[in-house]
Amino acid sequence: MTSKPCIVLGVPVQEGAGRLGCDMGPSAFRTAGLISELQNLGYIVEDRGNIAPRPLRDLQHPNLAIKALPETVAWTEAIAEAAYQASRDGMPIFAGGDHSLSAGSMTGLARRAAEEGREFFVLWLDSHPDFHTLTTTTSGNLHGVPMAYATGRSGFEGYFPALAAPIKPQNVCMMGIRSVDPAERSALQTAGVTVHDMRSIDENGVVSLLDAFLKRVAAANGVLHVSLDVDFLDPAIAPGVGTTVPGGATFREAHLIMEILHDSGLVGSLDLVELNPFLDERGRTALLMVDLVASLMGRRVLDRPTQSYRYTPKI
Ligand code: 4U7
Ligand code: MN
Ligand code: MN
Ligand code: MN
Repeated sequence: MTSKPCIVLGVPVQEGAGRLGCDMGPSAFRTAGLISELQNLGYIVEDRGNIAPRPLRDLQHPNLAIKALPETVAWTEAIAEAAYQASRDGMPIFAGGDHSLSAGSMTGLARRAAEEGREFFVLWLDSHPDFHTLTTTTSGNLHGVPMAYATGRSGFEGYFPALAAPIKPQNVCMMGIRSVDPAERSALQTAGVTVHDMRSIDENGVVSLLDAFLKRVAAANGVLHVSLDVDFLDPAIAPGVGTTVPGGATFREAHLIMEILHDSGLVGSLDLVELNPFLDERGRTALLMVDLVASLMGRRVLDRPTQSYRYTPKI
């Protein structure tokens, strides 16, 4: 996939989720063997330890439902800077932490891509689109807003850091979606984001859906960020998450996506988010997530010819 080193960044943010426990995620990923799995696949791994948030600022928003706005902003500032730096040195892997971390990871990575003149794409694997603005969220849990923020939807100005490079909604592909709030649903109707819900996966299979997206990434000589929320997976195989939604991706669907992503050679960075070790059963969700990382990074059962997604410059 990449001969660059893997840069592991622990992000023990939990204030974005509705319940406590995601702060233990980075430890659980390390305990489940994240670092050694990568090393066994032949990668140089640099574990940069855990990120800490910036100092808190007093911030108040008219939407009184919002929880932990100063904390989430402080985390976003720190994560965005760490993402920007790490993406110069290798392939950043963010071990969260709740999904609010992607507000920082995606924006820091998009800034780097823009500076390098590369088109930035995101594959969003989640049961939720996380497309609320600060105004539309009714739960007030800010792990439900990162994609709206990173794509430059309005209402974050003056609270979250200004965006160096908003992500084009057309460059975002969501898969596994099965829990969408009314405000997100109407926003997604016109946003330009590609949304594959579980029905679409049932009807088409993950291969053709992913293939179409990867061809677009390759055609643009793009760099792809993958954001993997534990609740993308079916809760029967991944119980260690606060927001379980039935009817999720199966073990093989998830692995197949990872295997195809590996073969594409297009992935430049990864978020592993929403693992709540307090809710897990004997580490099985953490172990499954690490197993999926191994597939993404090139573990395979047999050698086989692979579909190539190569950029062919127009002349
Ligand atoms: B996650 C929710 F209402 N939409 O806003 C909300 F359904 O990072 C869920 O994808 C958000 O787990 C889930 O609270 C955020 C809810
Ligand atoms: Mn999410
Ligand atoms: Mn989710
Ligand atoms: Mn969740």
